[in-house]
Amino acid sequence: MTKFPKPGLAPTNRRDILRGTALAGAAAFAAAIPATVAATPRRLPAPILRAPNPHVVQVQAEAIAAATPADLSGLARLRQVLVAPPFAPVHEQVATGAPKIVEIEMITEERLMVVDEDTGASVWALTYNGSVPGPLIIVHQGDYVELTLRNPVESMMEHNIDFHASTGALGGGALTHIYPGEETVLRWKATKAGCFTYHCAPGGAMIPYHVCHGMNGAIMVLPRDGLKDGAGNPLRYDSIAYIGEQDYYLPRDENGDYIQYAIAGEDYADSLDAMRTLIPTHSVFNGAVGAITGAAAMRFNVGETVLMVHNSCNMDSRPHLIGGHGDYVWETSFDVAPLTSMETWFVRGGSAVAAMYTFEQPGVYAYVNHNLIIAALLGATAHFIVDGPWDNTLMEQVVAPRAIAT
Ligand SMILES: [Cu+2]
Repeated sequence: MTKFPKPGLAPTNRRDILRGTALAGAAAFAAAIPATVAATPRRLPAPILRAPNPHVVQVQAEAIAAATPADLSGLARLRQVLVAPPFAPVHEQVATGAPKIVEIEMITEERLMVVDEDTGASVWALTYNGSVPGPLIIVHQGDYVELTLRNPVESMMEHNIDFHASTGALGGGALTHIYPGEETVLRWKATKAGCFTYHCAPGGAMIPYHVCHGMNGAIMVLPRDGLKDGAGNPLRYDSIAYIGEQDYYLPRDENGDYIQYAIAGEDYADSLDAMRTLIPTHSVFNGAVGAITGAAAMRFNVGETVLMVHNSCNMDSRPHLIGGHGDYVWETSFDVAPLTSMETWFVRGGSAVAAMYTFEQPGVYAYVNHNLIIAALLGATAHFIVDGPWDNTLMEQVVAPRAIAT
């Protein structure tokens, strides 16, 4: 089996120089793939997405080696057990005590996932902890996130993680490259309050390849004293709905059928061709068409306040709750007053947004990307089922549908 190498085939730092086997694998991979694919990274226009300049890598390594050790001995530690979407980990809305070191663990799992049962579309998803999106992390401003990241020996590819909420070293991406069978620990301070995306960023074309195979998720950094409205009054939620919108570019054969691949990474060349169209074959919530509909719909009650955290790592999105609203929407950060009474809000590709709503009527609500082509044809639809008494003062069917009298 071919192990995927780190993009950029030349050794760029001491760690790579020591990796004779990895480089041999890189050479084998380069020889095994078509010339058109091998040439792909050279066509990428953005220098930051290429393999780092060795000099820059060296300067950064020297700066890190010369840095004063951080004394965090006085900080308490808290282990956060991450859970699969659409759910959120156990957490406090208002922080108790001083900033902590929040320990989390993530495994880079490559797994075959069905994207659409009706068409047989599937993908060798690249995931954090086996889910698309990766798990929601919740800390408070001033806390430290201490991530142990493991890449199982069975993996085909190198992975890392770039936290948009963090500061320095490509969001941690430069310090977390791990090959199959490796682990690393990264600690960073959550200085900015808001919802932020995180994603894998191995370098070059592998960045969109990994992101568009599901390797992204969100972290919510709450203010220590919790969420507030524009007047400074506290806002609290009863539950969280964590939605990750994922655009897939799944290759098809000459008959238009989705191609099935035997191992992760086998679709690399075909995927790059499909991604270059910028036209996704699917854009789904939580990994697959219908992942949060039908029996898997989320359930709430009238009077319940839900915080909808929507992550969209690659494409812009416009979430809309059909039949409801965004009572409070933090489209940018928690530093600013939330927007209020919104019909549709905006998620910039490469970010996550929180919207709060208190249900006032029972029934089935569709939570969609209000690019309705994406919602109805590409999959970006979730269902919330709300139980409780109907309020005729808010809405009443005065006349049921009937034939028009002639
Ligand atoms: Cu990855």
